[in-house]
Order: sequence, then C-alpha cells, then structure tokens
Amino acid sequence: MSQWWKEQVVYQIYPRSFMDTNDDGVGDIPGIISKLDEIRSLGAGVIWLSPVYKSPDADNGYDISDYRSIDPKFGTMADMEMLISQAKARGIKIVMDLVINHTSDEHEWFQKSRDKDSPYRDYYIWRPGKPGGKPPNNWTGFFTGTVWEYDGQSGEYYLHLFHKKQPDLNYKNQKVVEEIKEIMRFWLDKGVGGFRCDVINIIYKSSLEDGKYQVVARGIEHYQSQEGAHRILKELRRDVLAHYDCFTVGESVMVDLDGAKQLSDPERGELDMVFYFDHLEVDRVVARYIPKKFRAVKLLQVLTKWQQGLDWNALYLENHDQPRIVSHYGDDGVFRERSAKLLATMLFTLRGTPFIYQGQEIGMTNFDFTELSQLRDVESYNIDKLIRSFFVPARIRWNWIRTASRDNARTPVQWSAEPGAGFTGGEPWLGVNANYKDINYREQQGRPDSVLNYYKQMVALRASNDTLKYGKFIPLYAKAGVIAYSRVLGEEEYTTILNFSGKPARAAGTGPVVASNIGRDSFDGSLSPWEAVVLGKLVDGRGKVFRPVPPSVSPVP
Ligand code: ISL
Ligand code: CA
Repeated sequence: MSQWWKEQVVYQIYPRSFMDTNDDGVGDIPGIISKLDEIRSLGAGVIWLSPVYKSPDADNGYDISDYRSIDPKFGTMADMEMLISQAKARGIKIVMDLVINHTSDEHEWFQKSRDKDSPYRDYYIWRPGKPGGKPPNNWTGFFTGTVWEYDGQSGEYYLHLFHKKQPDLNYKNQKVVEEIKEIMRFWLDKGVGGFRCDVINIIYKSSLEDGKYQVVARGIEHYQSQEGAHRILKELRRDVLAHYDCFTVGESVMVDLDGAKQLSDPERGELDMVFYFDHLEVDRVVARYIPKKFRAVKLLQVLTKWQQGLDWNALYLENHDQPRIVSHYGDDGVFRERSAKLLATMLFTLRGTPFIYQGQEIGMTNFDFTELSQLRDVESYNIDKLIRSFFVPARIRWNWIRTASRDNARTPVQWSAEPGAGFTGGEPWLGVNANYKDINYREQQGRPDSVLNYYKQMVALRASNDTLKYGKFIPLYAKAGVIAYSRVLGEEEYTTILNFSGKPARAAGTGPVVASNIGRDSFDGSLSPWEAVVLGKLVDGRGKVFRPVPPSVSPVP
C-alpha cells in the first residue's frame, strides 16, 4: 500500500483546549470543524485527534469508558462523522488516538470483571495480595506510587500502570486482542486514516515478578517492548490494518534505538512510525522533571543517532504531554518569534513525517501560572507529592513542575485578542495564558513575518522538495550553540545551520538561501542570535558540489 503519510504533515489536536463553540469552557468537535480551513491553509494533510471517546476524565480522556461513543462534552457521533467528511473534503485524514494499554475503570468490561466469576475477569490483571496486606509486587507507576489497587468487591488487587482509574488490560487474553481488532475496524470503517497508539510498547506484561529498584516505573523490565507486544502488533497489522489504507504511529515509552527499529521496521510489519523521547530530554535527567543544561552539541548527537538509525522518523517537538518547545529549547522572551522559527526550521529539515501540535505554529509559550492549584494535570500533583517526600524545597519543586508540567501544552489555543482568547466565551477549563493579547492566531495571520506564516512556508518548502523529504541526513558541525547538518539526495544538497543561542556566531557556509528566519537573501557566515538558515546546494569555486563532510560548514573562530 502507498506510504502517503511520508508526504504529509500531521497536526495534533488536543480537543478540550482547541476551540469551544458552546461556551462551556471545553473545546469540542464543532470547534474543530470550524477551524478546518486554518489547518488546511497551514498545509497539514492529517489531523491526529487526542481522545474524544466517552471518558470520566481521570486523565483527560486517556481513560476510555466506551471506545465506540463520543463524550457528550465534545459532541455527538454525528459531529464526529461530520468532522471526518468535512476534513476529507479538504484533503485531510483524521487519525484517532488508540488507548489500549488500559481502559477506564468505568468501562463495562472492568465493571463486569470485578466479579470473580465473570468471563470478563480475565480482561484485566487481578492478583491476590501478599501476606500482611501487601500488594502483589513492588512495581511503581508512571504517575508515581504503587501500581496495585485493592478492590473490596472481589478481595483482590488490579494492576494500573497509570492512574488507579486506568486499569491495564490483560494482553495474555486473546479475547482482549479480538475486542481491540473490532474497535479498530469500527473506526477504520468510518473512514479514519489510522491510529496514534498510546504507550503501545508496554501493553504486554511478561511476568509480574518484582522490579529492579527505581523510583518511577519500577518493574518496567517486565513489560517494556516484550516479545508479546511485538507479536500482538504484527497480528493487528495482519488482521486489521493491512486491509485499510492507513498508518500507525506508536508512542513508545523508554524505548532505545534498537527497540524503535524493531517496532517500526517495515519488514516486521508492526508500526509505521514511533514516537520516542530522547531528543526532548537533552536537558533532562531521566525523563522530564529534573533539569540539566541544554547543549546543542548533545542535541545534534541525539538527532544524528535517530536520523541515521531509523529509516523513517516521526518528527515532533511538542505534544499534549510536553512543555512548549519555544519555552524549552528556544527563548520565550525577546527572541520568542525568532527562536520559534528556528525550531520550525529544524522540524521541517529533518527526515521523517513532521507533527505540529496545536498552538506550536504561532509560537505559544508555557503557561504563566504561579502556583500548583492553577494546574489540572494529575501527573503534576503526583510528581509534586513524590519530590516533596524527598524533601525537595518548595521553590525548586515549583520550578521543576513549572518547566515540565503537561499543562504547559494544554492551555487553550490563542485564536484572537478577544476575551477568552477567542477559544471560549465562558470560563475555560484551564487558564488562558495572559500573553494571548500579543500571541494569537488572528494577529499572526495578518502579518507576513509571523511565526504562523513561517510555518506555512516551511510546510510548503518540504512539500515541494524531495531532498528535504527523502534525502539522507548528514551531521556537519556542532560547537557552542551552533549546529549544522545537511540533507542529500543524488546531486542535491541542503544545509541547515541553527544558532541555539542569544549570541551572534559564525559558521562558514555558502550557497543560496532557501529559508531564513530573519528574512535574509544571502549568507556570509555570520549568524545573528537564534538565527536559522537553510542553504541550497553548496558549490565550491569551480562549480563542484561540496561533498557533505566537514568543512563544507565549519567554525570560524
Ligand atoms: O515516560 C514518559 C515520558 O518520558 C511518560 O510521560 C509517558 O510516556 C507518558 O505518560 C505516556 O503518555 C500517554 O499515555 C498516558 C497519558 O496520560 C498521556 O497523555 C499519553 O500521551 C496514559 O494514557
Ligand atoms: Ca464546548
């Protein structure tokens, strides 16, 4: 089947924060329909929709209580069908979020499984406790604390790697796999273009032995990328996905390069692409919360590893779990616009399918909350509790939460300078950033040098250029804040030079300017603060194309 998804740009929507049409403060499906023209004008051909299924919202929809119905706060199934067809009319496919590691505890399967004699008992992972009222093993979850919850009704514990309202399904039970196949067919038959598969590499628990000591996700060696998960992915592909023109991108937790290769190797027939986290953790110690210094040199190393290690990457800098990239790797102060464009330059000159998260295309920043009580995310509260138990002082705790909280990405999209940022006429479920008067879609639409218009240019540049889409990635140079790499296809070559710093720098590249975040039309080797430039074919004095080895771009002291 054709690999159309390699040609496309994906736009991720987190529905509750996207656009509210009935002023209840929660974004909805009619709101998405009302903005389809904006998404089309950006050049995206796919929308990945974070969950809109029925859910009690213990984890904002990632706890599903009915996979075949739409939660009333988002609209109706008719709205959903309308969205699929209205998107199709604009050449856009809708991709659903497939959250199948766990369901909500309010899902009827789980309700039935609380009865020991029910055929549904074995849909979940139930175990008796250890003597002395202790849970069945020592595992800890992603949201911290034990993964076991005691259920008085049947006198046993059930496993939940996330919130206690998100019980894990039992993938040793073939009936569960068959149920999932039916759910996938249900949505594919409605015309969706594929799935983003939530935490897909951890669905299969090989054993329930105690885990090695670590604070969060203790026990992960028993369920990360197990043979069972690979087998199930192959089966879902063979029995379901292969019969539709669709793609899958799987979120893969704590995966290394070899693991990601296995999950996305076309020969193996599992996933088409994987989301990994390495490139966003250059300035983090183990996962997201503990900061360390950002080094561009390290970023280039990580990019190189994945760009050269995988045949095809899922390229992303933001999603609903990550801080805003301009606040993270950029400068959300004086150089906000310029650094947001630099990050866009990087995103669209790497090899893979680019994903844009709502609001990224206007350079939205992290939230401006000043205390924990303004946050909604369950993870932030749990992390705060956990680090408090290690006696981390309040100021440092807040600093970590503030920079890494998932709510950074979840504040409402800033559409205009009107009250409620044009997102809602009511009280938003999560506070709007006060900077909406300066940073909003409408203002940027009308301004040629806006971040929004730069995104449009970069999407268009990639779309028209096979070298940027399919060329080989070659790292060229990294020093202090500057990195450079090129993309090569046949005789064609493009070089990207990025200055990740607020200081001027030099990099001796020559050649015609293909993209510039400061509106250059020629390049002489001097870089402004946060400057990004893409140069066309680099040609030497005799008209010969430089081979992409240093020093086609080299440091100038
Ligand atoms: O390990 C992590 C990142 O370094 C975790 O953030 C983990 O990958 C993440 O929490 C998994 O996310 C997905 O599944 C969760 C849900 O809360 C997230 O929103 C979703 O993206 C449980 O469904
Ligand atoms: Ca609404």
